[in-house]
Amino acid sequence: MKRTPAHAYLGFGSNLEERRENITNGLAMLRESGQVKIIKISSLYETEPMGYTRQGLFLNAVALVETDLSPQDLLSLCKSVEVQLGRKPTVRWGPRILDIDILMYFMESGDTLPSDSENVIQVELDTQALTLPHPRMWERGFVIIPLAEVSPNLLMADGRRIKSLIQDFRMWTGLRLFETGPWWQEVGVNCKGWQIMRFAEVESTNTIAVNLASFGAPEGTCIIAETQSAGRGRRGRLWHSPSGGLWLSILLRPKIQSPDVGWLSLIAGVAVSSAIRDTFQLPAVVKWPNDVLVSGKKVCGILPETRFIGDEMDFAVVGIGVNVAIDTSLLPRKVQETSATLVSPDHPFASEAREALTVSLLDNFSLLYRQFLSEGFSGILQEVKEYCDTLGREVIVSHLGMPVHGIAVDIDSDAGLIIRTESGEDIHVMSGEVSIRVPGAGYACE
Ligand code: BT5
Repeated sequence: MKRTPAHAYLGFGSNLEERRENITNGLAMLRESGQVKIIKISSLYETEPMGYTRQGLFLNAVALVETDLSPQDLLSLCKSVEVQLGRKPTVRWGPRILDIDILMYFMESGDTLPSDSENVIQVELDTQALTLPHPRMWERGFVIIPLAEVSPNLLMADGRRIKSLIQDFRMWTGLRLFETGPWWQEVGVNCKGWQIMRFAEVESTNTIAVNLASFGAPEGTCIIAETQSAGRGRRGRLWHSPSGGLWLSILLRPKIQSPDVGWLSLIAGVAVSSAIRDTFQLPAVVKWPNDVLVSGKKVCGILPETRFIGDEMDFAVVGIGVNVAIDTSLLPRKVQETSATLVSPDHPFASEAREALTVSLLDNFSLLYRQFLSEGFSGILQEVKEYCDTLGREVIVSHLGMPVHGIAVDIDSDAGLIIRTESGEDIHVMSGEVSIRVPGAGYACE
C-alpha cells in the first residue's frame, strides 16, 4: 500500500550575497530533487540577526512541503542543498548563504494538512542530528510570523492556534515584510503578489505609484513611506502623515471598463477595518465611501486614483493612510477633534504593530480584490455591508452639488449609497461627502 506523504514546515534564512536568489534556488533544488513538493510559501521577511549581531540582515521565509522522505532523509536533502549552494561552516548563528531548518514534521493518517488536527501525528525527535519540533522556533518571530502566514490554524501544544501569536507584537521585533508573492513564482507555485518598495520620506506615495504605473510597473507594486511631506486627500485636501503611520499606495491593473471606482475604496476600507480588528482588537468600521473609523474618529483615509485608456482602466492606485501610532498633537487642532491613532507612539512595539497591520491588510486586500475580479462587486457586497457603519444612519451627502438628507438604507451593486429621503424617495449617490448625524449633536465628521 502506498504510504500517505508526510508534511513538513521548512524555515529558510540567508544573509550573504544574493539573499533572495539563494532562497529561491534552495526551493527550486528541493523541488527538482523530485522528493519534495512545495505546497505553500510565506512572504519574505527581512530580519535583524540574533546571537552574533555583527553581520548583515537576514531574509527569512517558511514553506509547507509534502514529502515521502523520513525526517532524517529530508534533513540530509536540505543539508546537501545548502552545501551545493556554497554554504561553508561558520560560527553558530553566523552569516550564511542558505540555512534550511526542518521546523515540524507531520505524518498523516489521511489526506489532510497539519492544521486539521485530527488525522495527523506530529513527529517528535531528539537526536544529535535532529530535534523535532525545532527547539527554538517558538521564540523566533522570523519563524513564527511566516509560519502563521502559511498555516494560521496550526495548533500549538497549549491548544491555541498559531495565528494568535501574530497579535503578540513582540514577535515582530526586528522583522519587516520584504516581499510577498512573485519571489517564489519561479519555483512553480501560484502567489498573491505584492512587491514592496519602501521609502523614508516622499511627497506622496500615490504620486510615486502613479509615476511608476505610467512607466509600466506591474500590478501588485506597493509603495510604503515612513513620512509624507505632501500627503493627499480627496479634492486637493492635505493628508497629514507624520512618522508612526502607515502610508502606502497599491498599484492595480484590473481589466474593467466602469469609470466608477467606489468599489476600490470599499475593498480597501473593509481590508483595513478587518486588519485593525484582528491586529488591535479595536472596533473599526467603514464610513462610506473612503474612511475607517474607530469609536467615531477617523483612523484611516483612502484615496483611489485611476487612469483610463479609451474605455478600459489602465491602472488604479489605491492610497491608504492609517494612523497606526502617530503623535496626534502634530495634527491641526480641527483634525485632532475628528481623528485618532490606533496606539500611542510611545507603545513599546509600535513599529512592530504597524508591520503586523501591513501584512494583515495586504492579505485581506488580495482576497477581496480577487473575489471582486471573479464575481464582481456583488460578490463582496455582503461583507462590505457588514463593515459599513453608515447604513441605518441619518446622513447628509452632497450629490450633484446639492445636499441630500435622509437615512442611508443600503449600498447598491455599483458601490453607491442609497439614501431614503423624508419624502420616501431613494436616491443613489456614487461618491460624496457624508456627514453622519450623531443624536443630539448635529452632524459629525466633515
Ligand atoms: C482621505 O481624504 O481621507 C484620503 C487620505 C489618503 C491618504 C493616503 S496616505 C498614502 C497615500 N498617499 C497620499 O498622498 N495619500 C494617500 P479626505 O476624505 O479628503 O480626507 C482628508 C481630510 O482628513 C483632511 O481635510 C483632514 O480634515 C483630515 N485629515 C488629514 N490628515 C489626517 C490624518 N492623519 N488623520 C485623520 N484625518 C486626517
